[in-house]
Amino acid sequence: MSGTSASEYICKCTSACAGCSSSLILRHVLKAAGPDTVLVVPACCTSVLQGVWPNTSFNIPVYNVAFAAAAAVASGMAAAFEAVGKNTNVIAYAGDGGTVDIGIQALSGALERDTNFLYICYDNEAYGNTGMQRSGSTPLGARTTTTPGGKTHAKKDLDRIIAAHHLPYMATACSAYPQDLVKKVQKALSIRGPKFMHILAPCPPGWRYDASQTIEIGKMAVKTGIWAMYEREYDTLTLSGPTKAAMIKPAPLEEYLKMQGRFSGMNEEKVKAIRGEMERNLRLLKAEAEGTC
Ligand SMILES: Cc1ncc(C[n+]2csc(CCOP(=O)(O)OP(=O)(O)O)c2C)c(N)n1
Ligand code: SF4
Ligand SMILES: [Mg+2]
Repeated sequence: MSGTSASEYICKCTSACAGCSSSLILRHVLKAAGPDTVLVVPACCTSVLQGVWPNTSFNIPVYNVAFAAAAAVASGMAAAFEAVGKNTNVIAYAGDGGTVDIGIQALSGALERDTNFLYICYDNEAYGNTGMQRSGSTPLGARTTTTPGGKTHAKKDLDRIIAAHHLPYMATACSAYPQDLVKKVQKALSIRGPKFMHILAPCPPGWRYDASQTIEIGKMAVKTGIWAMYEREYDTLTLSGPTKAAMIKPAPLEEYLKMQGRFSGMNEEKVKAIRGEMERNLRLLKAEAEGTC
C-alpha cells in the first residue's frame, strides 16, 4: 500500500483464527508506523498471537502487560522516551474488553496526562481470547457465551467517553477499509499528545460467520451505518467518505444482522431497537459534523 513500509512486522504463521481481522488491522497499523515503534499489548487475542518466549511472530519490540494496564504503561513509556529525546512511536493495541471494561480507568488517566502515545482499541465486540464472553462493547441482541439469549444492554458508547477528554486526535476505522485506516494511523502518529483510535474488527468464531466473509462483513457494518467512521480533532468532527455515503443511502441493516450467527433468531422488536440506537448515533454525529449541536 502506498505510503506504508514494504517490510512486514507480523510473520505469516501466527496462531490467529482464519479470517481474523484484528491481526490484519495490526499488520496495517505496523506498516503505517514503521520500524521505530514499540507495541504495548495487554491480555487479549493479540497477546496470544505474539507467541510464547523464546519464539515470537512479531518483528518489533512488544511489551506484554496486565489486562488493565495498557494505557498506563504506554503513557509512562512515552514519557520515558521523551525524557531521553527519542521519537519512538508508542502504540497500545488492546481489545474491547481491555478498553471499555477493565482498562477504562487507566485509559482515562493516561489520556489526561498529555503524554505522546497512540491507543488503539480493536473491537471484536467480545472477550475473544477467553471464549467469547460479552463485553461492554458487545452490541444489543448479540449472542455470546454469557448472553446465550442475546445481549439485553446496548453497546457502551466508548467514543463519546473518549471525546469528553478533548484529544488532539481520535478516529474510528474498520478493518475492511485499509487505506482509510493507514491514513488515520499516520495522521495520529504525526500529532503530539495522546491519540485514540477505535477500529471495528470482525471475528469469525465470535460473530459466527465463515472466515471468507471477514471483509464483506466489515464493509456491511460501515455501509449500513451501524459502524460509523470519522475523525475528531479536539472538538471538530469530520465524517469519513463511506459513512457520509451510508448516511445518504444505507445498506439494509437486516442483511448485516443475517450474515452473522450471533444475531440469529432475533425478533422484529430487537431489530427495531438496534436500528433506533444506530439512527440516534448517526443523527448526533451528523449534527456534530455540521456544527448544529
Ligand atoms: C485481571 C484479569 N482478568 C481476567 C483475565 C483473563 N483474560 C485474559 S484476556 C481476556 C479477554 C480479553 O478480551 P478483549 O480485551 O476484548 O480482547 P480479545 O481477547 O477479544 O482480543 C480475559 C478476560 C486476565 N488476564 N486478567
Ligand atoms: S477469536 Fe477473533 S479476534 Fe481472536 S484470534 Fe480468533 S478471529 Fe482473531
Ligand atoms: Mg474483544
